[in-house]
Parts: sequence; structure tokens; C-alpha cells
Amino acid sequence: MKLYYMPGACSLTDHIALEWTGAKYEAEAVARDALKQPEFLALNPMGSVPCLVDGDFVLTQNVAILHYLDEKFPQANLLGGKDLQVRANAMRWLAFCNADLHEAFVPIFAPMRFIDDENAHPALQAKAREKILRLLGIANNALQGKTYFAGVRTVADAYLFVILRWAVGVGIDLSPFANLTALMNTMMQDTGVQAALKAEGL
Ligand SMILES: N[C@@H](CCC(=O)N[C@@H](CS)C(=O)NCC(=O)O)C(=O)O
Repeated sequence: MKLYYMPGACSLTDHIALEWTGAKYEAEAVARDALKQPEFLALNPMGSVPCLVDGDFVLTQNVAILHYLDEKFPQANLLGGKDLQVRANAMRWLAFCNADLHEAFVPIFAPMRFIDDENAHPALQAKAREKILRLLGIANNALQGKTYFAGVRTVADAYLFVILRWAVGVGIDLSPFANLTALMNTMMQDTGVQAALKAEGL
């Protein structure tokens, strides 16, 4: 198996998941401009990471890749194991991270995808920050009294960790969110997380 990634991008979640499986895999960093070149577009027409190649099988989209790894390596409990409601909660928070929280950062990282006029970017980014803070509050409340979203460690926690790194990177103060800070600390002590960070040069 081979994972294509950009250091620190959402693909770090898949990188951590691969570490948690204990399986043999390769990881290849893709430069941002190479994402839109024909060679990579042949793998992922969206021109984005992550992309997982397993033999002849090519898979993109975080949720699909994480689900595939969970099914392929059931002993790793990437989605919380067999309990229906634990799995449902892991999926719920994975969806929250991928579809809501991750997407809320796009106006901050790439405001030109929304509006060409650079003068409008600060207002757009301020609005995005408001939304991010609201979503971080929701995640923080969900973690009240718990170490992990689903009660056990899952890829939803890894995804949140990756996004919390972005939040810190864009100057969002996490100190009002005690449970998010605790999750970050827990993840930083995880050997799989440490290995993925090191492999990505972070
Ligand atoms: N919905 C996609 C989103 C992937 C995505 O946004 N990847 C970002 C990195 S976090 C990327 O490759 N961006 C480069 C670009 O779009 O040019 C997924 O879940 O895999």
C-alpha cells in the first residue's frame, strides 16, 4: 500500500491510521503543484491528497480510505470495533471533522476559491473563524468527561488532532477549549501519531 500525502494536510489522518494498523506501507509526499499535474490527476482527478494505492486499487477521499483501512485491518479498531453505537459515534465525529470542521478552514487557506477580490478576503476569513470557533466549541463539549469522541481511540480523534494543528497554525487560541487541548496532548503522546509526524518531517 502507498499513501500520497502533503505534510500536515488532512492526509496526516490516513498516515496515522496506517501506523495504527501496524501494516507495511509506503508514504510519498506530493508537492502542491504536482497535485494538478497529469501524473497525479490520473490517480485523483480532484488533484488533492490523500490518495491510497493498494495493488491496482486506487482510493481517494479521507472517509473512504479510513473506512477501507478499518475493514482491511479489523484488529486495529480504527472505527471503534464491532459495537454498533460506538462505530456510529466514530462515524458521526469523522463526518463532522471531514465535512464540517475541515471545510470551515478552506476560506482561511484559500479565500480566492470563493472570491477574486482580495479586499473581501479578510471579511470572509473572519466569518470562517467565527464558524470554526463555534464548531470547536461543539467538539469540545462532545469530549466532556471523555478522552476520545467514541469512548475509545478512533480515526475521528486523529482527524480532529490534524485539524487542531491547523487551528494553532492560523493563530486560534485553544486554551478556552480544555478538552481539545487534552485531546491534542493525548495524541502527541501516541506512538503512531509520533511516527506519522516524524515521517512527514513535522
Ligand atoms: N474531500 C476530500 C478533501 C481533500 C482535501 O481537501 N485535501 C487537501 C489537503 S487537506 C488538498 O489536497 N488540497 C490541495 C488542493 O485542493 O489543491 C477528502 O476528504 O479527501
